Amino acid sequence: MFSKILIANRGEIALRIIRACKELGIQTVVVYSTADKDAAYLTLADQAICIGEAPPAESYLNIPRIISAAEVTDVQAIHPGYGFLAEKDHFAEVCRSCNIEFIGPPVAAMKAVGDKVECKRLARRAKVPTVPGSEGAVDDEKQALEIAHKIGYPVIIKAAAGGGGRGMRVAHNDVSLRAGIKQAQAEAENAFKDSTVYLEKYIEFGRHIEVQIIADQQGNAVHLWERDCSMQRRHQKLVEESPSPGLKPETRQKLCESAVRLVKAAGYYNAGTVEFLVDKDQNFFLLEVNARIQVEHPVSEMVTGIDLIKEQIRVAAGLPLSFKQKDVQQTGHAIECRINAEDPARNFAPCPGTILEWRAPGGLGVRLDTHAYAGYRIPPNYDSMIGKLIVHRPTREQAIATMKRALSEFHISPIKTTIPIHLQILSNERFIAGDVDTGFIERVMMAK
Ligand code: MV4
Repeated sequence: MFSKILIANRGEIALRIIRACKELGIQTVVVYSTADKDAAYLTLADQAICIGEAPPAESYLNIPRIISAAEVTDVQAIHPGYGFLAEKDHFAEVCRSCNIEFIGPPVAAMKAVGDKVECKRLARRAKVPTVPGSEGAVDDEKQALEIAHKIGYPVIIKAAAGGGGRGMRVAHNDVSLRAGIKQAQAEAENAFKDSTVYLEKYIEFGRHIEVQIIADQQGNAVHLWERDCSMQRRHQKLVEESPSPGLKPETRQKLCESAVRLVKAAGYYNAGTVEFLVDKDQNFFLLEVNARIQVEHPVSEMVTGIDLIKEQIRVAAGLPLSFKQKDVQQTGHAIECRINAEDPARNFAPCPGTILEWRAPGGLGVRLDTHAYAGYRIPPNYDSMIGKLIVHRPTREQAIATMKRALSEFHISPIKTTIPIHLQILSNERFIAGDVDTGFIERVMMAK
């Protein structure tokens, strides 16, 4: 096992990783930017090293500075958290070439799943259902029109190097497809330095269901069941839950087994998420693979009792997973609400500044993952998430009641947060009925 790890991230996930390391008896080095210099979580690490100014390129995305910090502190591994460098295969390659283990997947697997066209190819080989569309890249208009006529409108144009909803556009007819292909290619070239795009049938009113997986270097790959992440706004998730309401047991089983087949086919190890779109008839289709630990991982931890960060560290050190698939039970119901420093009344504009009052909820079944507190200053330079409120109760109904109670206890001032919108979502009759899809927030909540 490692004796010292560097954490190349900030905020709640940096704190989450520090906590896991403490329980494993591993020393921690946390890096920080000048914008984070006063954050209290830094004092919980064994060492904290300033790596630069507030802009991410100067600090949390600056590979030479992070590697230097790792070398001077003599760590054996780097945990990238999520965002920043977590899915940059180049960073993983640099770490390992410096003889520092990257706590994440092998580079080849990151590359394979990071290219959506290649990932779909892998999926077809592993008999994982994919959305009908172009089998590979679409190069020109003529080819795009042929495919669209075969699969039927509406179609969605996606960038091979995209992900998380970036670089997508929907076309409803030949005219918008012709224009869309050109624009999508230009946008993809600009954003990702790769103009490759592909086509899929556009599936309306799907649920976004993702499967948590983890694999070790001995070839054991397991799933930790699914999370329903349909409650999103502009590709920003607001609420995540497990189990997904309205997934039939046989669909759930097939979905989770498909995810495991895919990661095995990719030669993947460490933690990852396989995203699917599930239509109203319970057909499911692979969307993409996220080669990192995700924000919403606690939902899976609560229903399975497995500490995903500890398992990530174990498998990165070359140890086998500490459990087998048959040991992974999905018990009770977990819900997570992301608490963002945003003003719902001002179109979710970020709300940086100092938190003066902070009264956090607690009680049976309540978990709060946050680095914030009264007196904490939210820097304007990073994303607006200041914490995650997670509940775990025997049933979905009880989980909703506990979440509403916990949210109503949560007092943060004068910073505006997403707490009011969460209370509104949890009181919505369609949410309560489990009748959710990826258009829910925009259609149902924003209309009000
Ligand atoms: C789709 C889709 C409909 N049909 N693909 C958005 C994120 C990226 N992972 C893929 N996404 C979508 N792909 C087909 N063929 C709809 C979405 C989508 C979506 C997916 C999950 C959660 C929220 C979403 C919001 C808008 C669109």
